[in-house]
Amino acid sequence: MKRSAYLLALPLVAMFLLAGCGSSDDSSSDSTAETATTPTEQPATDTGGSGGGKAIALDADPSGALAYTTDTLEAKAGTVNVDFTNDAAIAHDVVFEDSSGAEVGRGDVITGDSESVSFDAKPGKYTYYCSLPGHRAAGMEGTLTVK
Ligand SMILES: [Cu+2]
Repeated sequence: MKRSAYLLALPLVAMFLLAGCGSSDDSSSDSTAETATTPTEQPATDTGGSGGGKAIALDADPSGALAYTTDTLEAKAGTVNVDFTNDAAIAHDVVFEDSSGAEVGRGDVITGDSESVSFDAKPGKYTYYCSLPGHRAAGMEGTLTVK
C-alpha cells in the first residue's frame, strides 16, 4: 500500500514541476499581476500516465482455475506497473523474477480483489507466477518481456 501511494503521487509531482517551469518562462513579462493567476490544471484527468509508466493488466482466472488469463505480458523498460486482479474465490498473488531468478516484485495475496505491483525493470525476460502452494506447478506462471 505504501508503494502504491508513492507511485500515485509521482505524476502529481511531475505536473507540479512542469507547471513551475511554465510559469517561470512567463515571468519575463514585468507584470506583477500575473503572479496572482495560477494555472488550474486538473491532475485527476491525467490517469493515462505518461513516460513509460502505463500500467499493464494481469488477471487470475475468474472461474477459479489455477491460471492467469494470459501467460505473456509486455512492458516498457523503467518502472513497470502491473494491475493484478483476482476476481476468483480462491487466493492468488503474483511474484516477478528476473532471468537470474531474483525476485524483483511481489504483490499481496488477494481474493476477490485487485492490487497494483510496481518494480523497476530492464529490457529482458522476466517470469511471473503465483506463490501459493501448488499454483505455479498447476500452470500459474508466465513470461513478461520488457523492451
Ligand atoms: Cu494462485
